[in-house]
Amino acid sequence: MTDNEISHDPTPMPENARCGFVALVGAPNAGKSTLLNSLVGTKVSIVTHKAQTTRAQIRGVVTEATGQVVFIDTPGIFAPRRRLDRAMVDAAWGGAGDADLVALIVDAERGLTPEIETLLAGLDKIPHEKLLVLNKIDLIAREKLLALAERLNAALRFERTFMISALTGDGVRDFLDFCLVRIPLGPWHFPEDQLTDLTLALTAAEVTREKLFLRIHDEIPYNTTVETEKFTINKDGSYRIDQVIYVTRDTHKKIVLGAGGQTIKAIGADARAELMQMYEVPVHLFLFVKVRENWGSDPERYREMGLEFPHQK
Ligand SMILES: Nc1nc2c(ncn2[C@@H]2O[C@H](COP(=O)(O)OP(=O)(O)OP(=O)(O)O)[C@@H](O)[C@H]2O)c(=O)[nH]1
Ligand SMILES: [Mg+2]
Repeated sequence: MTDNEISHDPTPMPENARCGFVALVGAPNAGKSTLLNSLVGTKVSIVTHKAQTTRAQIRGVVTEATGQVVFIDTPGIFAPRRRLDRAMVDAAWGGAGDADLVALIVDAERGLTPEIETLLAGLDKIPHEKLLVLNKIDLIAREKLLALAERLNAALRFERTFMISALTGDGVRDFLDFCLVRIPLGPWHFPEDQLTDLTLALTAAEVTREKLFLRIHDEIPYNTTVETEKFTINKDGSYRIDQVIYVTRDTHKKIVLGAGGQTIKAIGADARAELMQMYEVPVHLFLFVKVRENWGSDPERYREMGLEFPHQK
């Protein structure tokens, strides 16, 4: 373990415990999920170099001697075009609305973009205490960072500014410590050893979606969804996981399968390896690709992802 890695020794709830929700919001690709994983100390939320990876709220729990912080990772906020986009953006603002504190995560290398300006205007409308987290400081010079912090603080009132690298862990501890003292008094929401509220089935679907995002390019990943249809714990302790990858067109199906099925095989092998490492049991993973042209307007698909179905397209 390096100096920057966070480890947690769960302890039972003390008297005067604190417990609260901190939403991580920001533009797509800002590093929100990387930060969530760094805070929790293990992978809870999927991460890729592509924008719009996270689709629903993902909660990660940090329990320390004095308090429990439930961090809410959210989809990146952008101008929605499709129904799925709208559901994702609604989930992000919903996460902010439900939280005790809202942290705006900004990719410091990209700086104050029009997307961030829209976000600032949205945040101005909610009454929550806000924190500014400048991320990816491993990529930029200090002077640029200070100038960006100044501009953002002039645009909106932030309680505190943090400068971090979610990737290296630099500054993450300070951010966590601040959250631990700022959340309200109250009993813990989760048992002290629980790290997320995601089910095994949803986690497994997310892992496969991550591998798909890493291997399939252009618009195809944005037109796919992954669902766990069956999750069986076998007598010998191994897991059998049956999943469906929904695509919208036959041409997409061909690409996801690849010549002789080699792409789907590789996605499956990547996902299986990670699931085995996560669960520490043998995993038998079966992937099926189905063409469903209109899955993007099927409420059931949204429910499976943990999203509300927006009636407006
Ligand atoms: N260099 C550097 N890269 C980072 C840092 N944090 C995240 N990244 C990278 O930025 C990319 C996006 O990270 P994510 O954590 O998926 O970003 P996100 O904000 O959750 O993105 P969406 O879910 O799409 O909204 C990945 O390639 C990360 O490895 C950081 O501190 N430094
Ligand atoms: Mg994410």
